Amino acid sequence: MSYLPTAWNAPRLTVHRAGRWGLTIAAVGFVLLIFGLLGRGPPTAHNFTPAGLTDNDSNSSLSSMPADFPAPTPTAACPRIRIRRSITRMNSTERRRFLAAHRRLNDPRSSRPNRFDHLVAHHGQHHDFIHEGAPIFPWHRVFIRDYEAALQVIDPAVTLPYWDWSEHGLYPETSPVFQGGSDWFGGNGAGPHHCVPDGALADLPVFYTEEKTFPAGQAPCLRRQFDKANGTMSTWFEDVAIRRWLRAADNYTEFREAIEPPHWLVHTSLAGDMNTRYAPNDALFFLHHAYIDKLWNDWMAMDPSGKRYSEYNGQLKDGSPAAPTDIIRGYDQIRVVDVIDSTANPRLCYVYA
Ligand SMILES: [Cu+2]
Repeated sequence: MSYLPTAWNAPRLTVHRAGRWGLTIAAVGFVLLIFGLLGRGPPTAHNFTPAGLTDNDSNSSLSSMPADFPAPTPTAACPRIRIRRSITRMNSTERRRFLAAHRRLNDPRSSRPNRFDHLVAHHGQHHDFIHEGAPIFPWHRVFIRDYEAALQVIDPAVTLPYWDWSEHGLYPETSPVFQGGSDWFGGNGAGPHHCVPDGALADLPVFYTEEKTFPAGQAPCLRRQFDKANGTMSTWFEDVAIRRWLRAADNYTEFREAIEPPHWLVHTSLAGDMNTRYAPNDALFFLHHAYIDKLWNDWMAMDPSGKRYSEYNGQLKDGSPAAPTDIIRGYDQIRVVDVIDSTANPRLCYVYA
């Protein structure tokens, strides 16, 4: 596919990211150490806890049950606000319904590239601009919303679930999402190409792939290659750590620098398609980024002044400054400032439970 000539050299990038990640974690740790040495907590605003989010139970999740979740108040832009829920708090029927919509969007009988493939290609095309810099959160927000909107054309009742992987952050391979059966996403890849062998995605060939070794005539599969030789994965992070970083981040750039590295860890240790520019081939990509997107909303809600709902700063990957009025690359008319509040733009209109 000459469309995207620049291959992502996954192993080299993994090392590169691991280095950046280590530096960032060290920096966060240093800041926390200084707070500890000075004998004071972070500034008061950081101690603000959104409803349903407690910090005294390290096993609790950032999410709450929809039954506990207040109905969102409509806004001028959003007469109806949809609720995205945690995949681990949905029942089998609800998961099956989401996966059925995904399977129809990416119907193996469709002529390729299909609508879903175009989404995958869109991420691949803009890959080098939308990571390792300020645009990562607004860009992926619009991208995964487009996927959700495509699912809702098929089944209006569906919303995009999020995958709070911090619930199983120490032993990621034990997350329920990796179960087989038609209501989960399947496990580690197997065989010479590390094809996902079970779950609701196993029989869905991908169209765009960086794996060049599929024999002629064989449709490429969805690949995963957990990064530990024994079929486990590198340790990710627990929710208690994620929340600590959210509280410590004083501005958008600090939030971005705290959350982008652990976000990469999910990509690099799941590996396979997830570690390429075609990561959206794996439906877990969208649930992973919905969780990252939720963290952005959670972080905004932590500051009672409301100023974070218009805050965007830092640098693009090339070092040039990022501004709230920047157009989101690949989406002609959308500015970053228009999508920071997920309930203030008719294109979005969602919250997270
Ligand atoms: Cu991405």
